[in-house]
Amino acid sequence: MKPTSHPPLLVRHAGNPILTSEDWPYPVNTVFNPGAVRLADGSTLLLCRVEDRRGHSHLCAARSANGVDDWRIDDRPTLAPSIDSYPEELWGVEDPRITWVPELRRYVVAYTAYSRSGPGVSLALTEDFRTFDRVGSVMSPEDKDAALFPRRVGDYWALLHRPVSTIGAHVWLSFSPDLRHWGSHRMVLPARGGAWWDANKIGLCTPPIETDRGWLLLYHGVRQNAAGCLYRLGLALMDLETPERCLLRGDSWIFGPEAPYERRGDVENVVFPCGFTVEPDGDTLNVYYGAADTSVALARGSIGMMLAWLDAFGSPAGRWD
Ligand code: BMA
Repeated sequence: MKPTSHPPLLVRHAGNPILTSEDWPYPVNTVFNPGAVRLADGSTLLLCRVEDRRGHSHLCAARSANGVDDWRIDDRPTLAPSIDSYPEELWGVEDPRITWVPELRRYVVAYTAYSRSGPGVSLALTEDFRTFDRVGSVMSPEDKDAALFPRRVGDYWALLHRPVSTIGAHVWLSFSPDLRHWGSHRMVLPARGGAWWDANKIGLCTPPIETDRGWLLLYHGVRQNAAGCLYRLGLALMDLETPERCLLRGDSWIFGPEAPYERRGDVENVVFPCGFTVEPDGDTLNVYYGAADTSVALARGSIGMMLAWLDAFGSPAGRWD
């Protein structure tokens, strides 16, 4: 029997929530689920999902020197739906995951485009988060929670995403020569079943985090119960050269809704990270997450401690049932 007690792997910032609708320079309903990057000058940019008072979402950039406070927020939507050219964005754009891609010298933003057929995955490229070149829709509905790996696997770009079928929602990996045409799809991390905290429906949180041991994946599990849904976070480690191979997966969740701003809001009991940054020490991880679909919060952890936790409490593929 594995020991189960462990110090928390993610610790909430005392100033949480760090961004709310009250900080916004124009009227909005809620701000949540931000993508995150550390810019070349060391400052932090969050690309927040902003829900307007129609219920439609757009993305808006907030910049801060220390990644915690004193945010400068764009005074209008930074990436708004462009329905004439991209009709799949009809009901909004949501939940961005940002990857800096050295080969392209640009950021690739993977986001949910909400169309009449449901949510699908779209990509856009940017250098400065002021102008964007859209690739457009790359995964048809229903599919979301996508992020690009920062470099090719062999000759191909690789995208994690989460298609939904009537019998489950699992994490898949797909490959592309040009970011536009995707194939060689394979399921890489299944939702578990039955009573598990991550039964039936899981999805990627932040883009994959590169470590010398492999790609660390932070993913959410959705537990349905009589009161509704509980969104909690777990860890998996994928092989560095063949990221379709899961090396280890944690049995327990590592973070779940506990603070009042995570428990209460437009959607109760949700913690939903879409972005991370790493401090210059190469180990301290800042995880930016949406709390209860209402505000933006920050939790900190150590990549080294997460890997040690997976060694102690993780299971290899084949032992997940
Ligand atoms: C998911 C996404 C997220 C949201 C979560 C909880 O399906 O829509 O944007 O935070 O549900 O409502």
